Amino acid sequence: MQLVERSKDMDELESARIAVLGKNGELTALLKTLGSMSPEERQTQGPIINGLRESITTALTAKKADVETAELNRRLATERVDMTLPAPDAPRGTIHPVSQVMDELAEIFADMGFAVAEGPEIEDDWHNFTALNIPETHPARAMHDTFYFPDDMARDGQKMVLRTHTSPVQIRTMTSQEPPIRIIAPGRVYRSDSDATHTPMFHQIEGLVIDKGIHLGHLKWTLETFLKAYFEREDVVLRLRPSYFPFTEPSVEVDVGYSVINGKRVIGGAEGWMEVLGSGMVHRKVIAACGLDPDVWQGFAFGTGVDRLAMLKYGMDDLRAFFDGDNRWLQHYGFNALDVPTLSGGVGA
Ligand code: 2NL
Repeated sequence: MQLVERSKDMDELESARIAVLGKNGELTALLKTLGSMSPEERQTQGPIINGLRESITTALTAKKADVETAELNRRLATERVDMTLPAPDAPRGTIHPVSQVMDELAEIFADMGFAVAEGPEIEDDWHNFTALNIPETHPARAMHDTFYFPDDMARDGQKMVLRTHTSPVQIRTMTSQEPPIRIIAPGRVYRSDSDATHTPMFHQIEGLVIDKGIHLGHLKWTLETFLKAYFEREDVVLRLRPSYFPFTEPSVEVDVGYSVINGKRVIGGAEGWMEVLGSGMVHRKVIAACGLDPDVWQGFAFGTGVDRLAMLKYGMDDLRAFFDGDNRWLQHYGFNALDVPTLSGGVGA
């Protein structure tokens, strides 16, 4: 009992417990003597020895609580948390270049009065193809380009597809909103294609303006203003070439000039040309398919790859790395989440 009372910490208390109640403990020895006693002796000694065990156990429990409280009080009195120490650095993710570029584009076009429109990635044949004047026989409908859903997923007799461009978003806007319309439609699109420069999923941004008296001059100004703001250079030179898209007439392909500086191509100047956009005046048939009178409403549209725009501005050379999710690539090419993607140059008032 004295051993228990004298214990100052957990170790001493445990030694005391072993000395009394352990395999070779004093009380254990006493308990063992009960076996060799006569029944009369056991009747008198039994309760005494058992009572002793109970009071020692009670004392041990009480002392244990005392020691624990004393140890906690000592730690509380001596240990200090230094609140002025810097917090440990937590791993920090980055904004993917595709997200960054989409934010930049939304910012630029917002300055020019364009709203951002969104739509489903699973589309019906009408919104993805028919309304856009893409006939049944058009190569874009061939199986090797489009991911088709099984026939039993057809809705209202319409075959469903993974959208091959964001144009259906614009079709949905034209059928649900009154002109004038000024929108951009950024998002994921899907084509059954895969090599160093093509991934089955990629990102597109399209723009659409529908109003009265819209002509090619509006298209040219909009694209020039956009590309100068995006590349943050005043010396961006555009070259417009006649082209063909089923949904625009006339159709225009847009190249930007580049210069070669230290062996690298840099946007600006006109040493060489790089194709960056497809565009044109919205085809009369497309305007009519959306329930608008093409004699009243005209417009222009354009489309380009967000991934490609990111590569041109930020200097990546392999598209596949965009979707590998390699953290080293993201740490290198990604953007700080706390940076707001405004452009130093801006579009101007
Ligand atoms: C390209 C070319 C283009 C459009 C997209 C469009 C949308 C509607 C009506 C008419 Cl609703 N046109 N979009 C027009 C011309 C070109 O994209 O090379 N994209 C990657």
